Amino acid sequence: ELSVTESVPEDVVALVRDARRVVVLSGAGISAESGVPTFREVQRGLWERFSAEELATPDAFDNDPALVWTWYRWRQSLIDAVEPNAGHRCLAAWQEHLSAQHGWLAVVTQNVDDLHERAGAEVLGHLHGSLAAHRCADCGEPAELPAPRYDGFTAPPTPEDPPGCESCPDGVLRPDVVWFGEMLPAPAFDAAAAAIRAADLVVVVGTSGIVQPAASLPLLGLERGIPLIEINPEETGLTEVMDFAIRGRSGEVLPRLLS
Ligand code: BJW
Ligand code: ZN
Repeated sequence: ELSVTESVPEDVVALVRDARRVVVLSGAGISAESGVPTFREVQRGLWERFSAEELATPDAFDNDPALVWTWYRWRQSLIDAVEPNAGHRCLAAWQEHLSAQHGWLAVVTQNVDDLHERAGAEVLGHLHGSLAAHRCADCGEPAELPAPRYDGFTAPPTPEDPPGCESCPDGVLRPDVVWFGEMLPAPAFDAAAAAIRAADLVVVVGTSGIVQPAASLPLLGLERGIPLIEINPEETGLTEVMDFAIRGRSGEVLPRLLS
């Protein structure tokens, strides 16, 4: 029976207090209060005519590598310019608390930012890769790049071509993220599934719950009958399978959950 509330019910406080093995699945919403736009928000500048679904695909990169490359470099500069928020910090503290009690908290994120890590959390898996990592679009060789020179706030005026690969003749670099139609990194996905199979609580934070296969992970918890809690200001594709849906921002709800 789903319970939808704006405040944190006593039952949830008790579940959180008693849980020893916790999986948190996070999405773009947990970084929203840091100033990172979610995917459903309107794009700015060079990209205002495009949705994320039109930019985060292999076809978009093939058709206009400079447009897509510059979008990622600009997003990376934005991530570099912002700070983790109370939601990220709270999860890091909860993780540390459980480790000290011989339990664990596994952070599984769809986010390509590093704000969980910068808040002090260890991330079990980045299901959709990382903005800061790059590889050759042709030969796959990983490549290191300096931080982008954009300021994170002003959209760059003109698109910039992706750099060439140093390991093969014609390859260009791409961000090491997972685009629509691509496979998720198996180690991250498998580790996430294994953690949910061993967990006694799943908390889903700040995701619209519609992008597969990440959105199917909480169903492994449903099969096992463990409690599922969602934190999100809006209804999502996963709300109906939850036991508790707390309608609020993660930076406000998470601290209350753990108080
Ligand atoms: C707050 C808040 C606050 C706001 N506090 N909350 C089955 C059916 C139909 C389609 C498919 C299917 N299986 C696979 C597909 C295709 C596709 C898919 O799922 N499409 C859907 C759109 C239907 N999936 C794939 O292609 C995946 N690959 C795959 O399946 O491979 C096998 C295969 C191959 C070929 C054919 C078929 C299968 C890959 C998916 C890769 C997703 N990549 C992206 C881009 C990453 C790089 C980048 O960052 O640019 O990942 S897309 C984008 O969506 C990004 C995100 O990680 C992901 C999820 O978004 P998220 O995090 O949920 O964000 P939003 O913006 O959607 O929601 C924000 C939420 O926050 C909202 O709910 C707000 O309310 C909330 N919020 N403020 C708390 N303060
Ligand atoms: Zn190459």
